[in-house]
Amino acid sequence: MPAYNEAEGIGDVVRGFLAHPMVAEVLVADNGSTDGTPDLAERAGARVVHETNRGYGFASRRALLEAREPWVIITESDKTFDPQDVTKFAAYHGQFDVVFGTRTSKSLIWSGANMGWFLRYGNWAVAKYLEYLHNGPCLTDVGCTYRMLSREVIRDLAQFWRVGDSSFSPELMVLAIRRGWRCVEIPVNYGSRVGTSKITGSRARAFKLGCRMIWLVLRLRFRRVPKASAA
Ligand SMILES: Nc1nc2c(ncn2[C@@H]2O[C@H](COP(=O)(O)OP(=O)(O)OP(=O)(O)O)[C@@H](O)[C@H]2O)c(=O)[nH]1
Ligand SMILES: [Mg+2]
Repeated sequence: MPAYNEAEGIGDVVRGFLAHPMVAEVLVADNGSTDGTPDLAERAGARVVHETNRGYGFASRRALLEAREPWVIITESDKTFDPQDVTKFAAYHGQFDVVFGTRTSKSLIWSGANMGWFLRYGNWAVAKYLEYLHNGPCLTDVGCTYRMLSREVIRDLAQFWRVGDSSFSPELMVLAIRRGWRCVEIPVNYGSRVGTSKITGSRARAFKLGCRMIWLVLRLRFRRVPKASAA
């Protein structure tokens, strides 16, 4: 998981994921935190790596590339996601190469979660746009950062990664689809955050990010991304 100044939640998140019987290792890619996040993560049992390029994308890319297990789950360090959902992701292992989470299933949006109508319909609309432009599977969320990928897929997609900011989330979706990997989306629980929001906490910031994502998804439509031979 990427982490930037998440001291409030990181310890619980690391312990929560390590307690899941299917999790072998928790890796935290610290992104220059100044609040003691890496020490807290290490004390909770995580392996910590330091990414100096600031941005959700750079931190996530580093986390994915450093993972050593054959199946890798990427998540957030702010307590919004439920470690128990690892079981749901794992159920698709073998049938799909990439499993995206979606936070837009109403009954799994818990009280206090930052998923009001604006973010919910916004994510849904951009996801549909991505789905149709890139001929993807049914998609309902472009900003859900709880996902499972095989290490083979990570190695394959890494050669195409260009984005270092928060638009990395849809970039990864488009690349996985266009390389021909078997992708599916499943509903995940989404709860309230602890600590300070870095991205979608304000509606104006969320709107700007949405516009950047729309532009990126369109640009990627014109980029040559051949199917992977192993896919
Ligand atoms: N924005 C941002 N997030 C980073 C960075 N490096 C690591 N992260 C982590 O990436 C995750 C996403 O950031 P969040 O602030 O949770 O953004 P969000 O999930 O869109 O919004 P909320 O959870 O609703 O606040 C968090 O776990 C951050 O700690 C960075 O440079 N920028
Ligand atoms: Mg978050």
